[in-house]
Amino acid sequence: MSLDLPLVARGKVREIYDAGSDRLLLVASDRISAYDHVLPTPIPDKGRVLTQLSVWWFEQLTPVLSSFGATHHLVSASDVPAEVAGRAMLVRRLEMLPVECVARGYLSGSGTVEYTRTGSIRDVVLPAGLVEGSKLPAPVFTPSTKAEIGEHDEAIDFSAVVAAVGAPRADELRDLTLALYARAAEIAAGAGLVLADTKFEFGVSPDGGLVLGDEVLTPDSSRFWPAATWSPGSVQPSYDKQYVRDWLTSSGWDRVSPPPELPSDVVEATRERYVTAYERLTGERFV
Ligand code: Q0Z
Repeated sequence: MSLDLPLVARGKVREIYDAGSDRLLLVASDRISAYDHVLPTPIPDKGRVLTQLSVWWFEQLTPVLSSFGATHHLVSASDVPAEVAGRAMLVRRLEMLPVECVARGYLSGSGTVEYTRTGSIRDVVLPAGLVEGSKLPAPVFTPSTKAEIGEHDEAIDFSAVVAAVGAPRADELRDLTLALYARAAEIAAGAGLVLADTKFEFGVSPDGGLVLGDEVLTPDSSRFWPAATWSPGSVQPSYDKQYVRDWLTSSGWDRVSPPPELPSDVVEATRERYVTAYERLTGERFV
């Protein structure tokens, strides 16, 4: 793909371009990652579904942002180059804060590891007996630092957030992250999905205002589980990537070598999951 704009940054499955006068273009591809690898087989429409979901979530979350005197970075999802129509967002260029703002409502992944070792998640002491997939007594703010490409984010405690951005801003990030999670989890529940956890990235606008940036509440930045089969005690199937993970596991791939191409039935089932998530959440047909 040859967008005639300067490339600013490239992630595993998306890119950012300089779109002039304090604007960036965030472009989502159809690439999919699993077990820390980008797979050689794209999922048709994934970039458009994730972009349109993110746009929809920005709209849903605007009242929560407004109640904190904050905004989001989306300028337009329609005024974008034709080559990336539907899968790009024109956004305000921000000064990004160096903290990944994660909220967890359920125990999973690195949260389970931390709880099993310490009985706590960060500074929150939790009851005994929780297991992978358990609902937490209350959602917890679990910030991390942004890792270099290829590294994993590193957990930090609240005092490290204070050191990075100052106490008033740290309080604001925690409170807003938890308020956004609570509203999003409520909306997800209405669509038959458990929002186990999610990651937000915030920036500051030239006037000093807090701005929600990046992509929000996509399956790539969040763990969504089907509510119908939620059952704590084992790793929950991922709403979107489970066919891919199951097939890769059964393929005999060693998770180190370049990953194999996906068969078309796995591609089609995965595409269907993304489209269904969009349709269940938004109540609109995906076109
Ligand atoms: C987001 C990222 C991606 C790789 C920088 N509004 C903004 N202003 C300034 N910077 C960013 C944003 Cl969203 C920004 N990222 C994350 C996105 C590819 C990394 F598409 N990095």
